[in-house]
Amino acid sequence: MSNNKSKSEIESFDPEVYASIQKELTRERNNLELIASENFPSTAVLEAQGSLLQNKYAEGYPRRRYYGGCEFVDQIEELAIERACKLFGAEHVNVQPLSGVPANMAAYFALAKFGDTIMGLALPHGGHLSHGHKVSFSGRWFNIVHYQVDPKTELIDYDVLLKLAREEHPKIIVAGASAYPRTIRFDKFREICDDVGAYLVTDISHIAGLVAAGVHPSPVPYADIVTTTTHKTLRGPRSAMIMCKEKWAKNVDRWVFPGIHGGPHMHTIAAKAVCFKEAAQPEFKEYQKQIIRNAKTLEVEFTKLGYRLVAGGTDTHLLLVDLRNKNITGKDAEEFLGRAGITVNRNTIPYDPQSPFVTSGMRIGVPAVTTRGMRESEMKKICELINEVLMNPEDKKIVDKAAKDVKELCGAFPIYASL
Ligand code: DSN
Repeated sequence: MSNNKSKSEIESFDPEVYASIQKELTRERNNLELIASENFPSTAVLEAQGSLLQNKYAEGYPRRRYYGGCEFVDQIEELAIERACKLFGAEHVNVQPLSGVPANMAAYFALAKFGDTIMGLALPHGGHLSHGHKVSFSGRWFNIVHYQVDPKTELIDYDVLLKLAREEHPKIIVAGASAYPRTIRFDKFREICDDVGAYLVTDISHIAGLVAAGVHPSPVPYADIVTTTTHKTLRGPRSAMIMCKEKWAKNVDRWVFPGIHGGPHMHTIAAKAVCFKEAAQPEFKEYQKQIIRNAKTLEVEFTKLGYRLVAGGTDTHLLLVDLRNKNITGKDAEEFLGRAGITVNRNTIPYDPQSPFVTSGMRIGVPAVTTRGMRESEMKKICELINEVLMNPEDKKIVDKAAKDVKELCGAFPIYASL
C-alpha cells in the first residue's frame, strides 16, 4: 500500500513494471504506429478491460452458469451479445473467445472433424497462420489445401478458386486475410461454397471495423460462421468473437465453452460491449471512412515515389509495399524506420523470393494514426518521412531530423492525455 497519495498503487509497489508501462505509453504517444493490426482503443474500453470484473468466474452462458454470483456479469454479456448482433446484423454471437486463433479453432470444429479438408489463403499470399499453416493447429489437425493470389494481379482469382474447390471437395473454405489490401468478395466465396457443398467461414479480424461501418462488404449474410478479433479496425479490447447463423449457434457455443475455453474473461467482455456501443455511433462510421481516405492517400503518394504496391493499391486500411525495386528488404525497412520512431512490420509479398524472416515487403496500416485524428495531409507527410528514412538509412542527420518530425507530428495529435 502506498502512503504517497500522488502515486498510483502500481507505481509505489512495483516501480519496475510501472516504469515499463510508462515507457510504452511514451512510445505510443510519440511514435507513428503503422502496424495494420494495431489501434488505440478509448480509455472507456481500457477502463472496462482493467476493471474488477476480471475477478469473476462465469463458466457457461448468461443464465446458464456453473457459478453463483453471476447476475451482473450476465447483464454485461447479454448487452455485449445484443449490441454485436445489432452492429453486424448477425443471427447469433458468441463474445467469449479469448483471441482470434481460438475463435477460428472453435469455428472449424463447429463445422468439421479432425482430418477434414479446409481451404484457406496461403500465409505468404496474405492469409493467416490459423488458416492452415503447417506450424499452426489448423495445418496439423486438418487436411489443408491452400489457395493463392494470381501471380499477375495479386488478387484472389475466383475462377481458379472454384476449379481448385471442385478438385479438392473441402468441408470448409476460409475467406479472410491479414495482409490482403483489396476487397474480399464474400458473395463469390458463397457461390463457390454452394457449388462444391462446402461451409464458408470468414475471418474478418482485420476489416471488422470497416464492415461494421459499411465501408467493406459484410460477410454476415453469406457465411456460415464469421470470426473476428475485436482490437484491430474495430478498436476494442484485445479479444475476439464469433458470429453465425442460428443453425450453428449450439455447435459454436459448445465448441467455445466447454470445447476449448474455460472461464470467460468478463472484464474483456465488458470492454467488448463498450466497443460495440462506440462502433454504433455516427463518429465511428466517419472514422472508418477516413481510414479508407488515408490509405488511398498513401497509395497515391507511395506510387508517385516509385514504390510498387502489391495488388496495385488498396481498398482497405492497409497497403503492402514491395521493396524489391528499392533494394531494401522488409526486415531492413522495419529496422530503419524504427530508428525514426515509425513502426511498421516486415511482411512477405505474394511469391516472395525472401524468407518469411527477411521478406521483400512492408505492411502499412492506418487505423492507429487515423484514431489520432490524422488525415490526408498528414498521410502525405508520413509518406515523405518514410521515403527519406528508407533512402538514407545511414545518414544520421536525416534520420534524426525525421525522428524529430515524427515526434512533432505525434505531438500535434495527442493520445491518452488522461493516462
Ligand atoms: N498477427 C496479426 C496481424 O498482425 O495481422 C493477426 O493475428
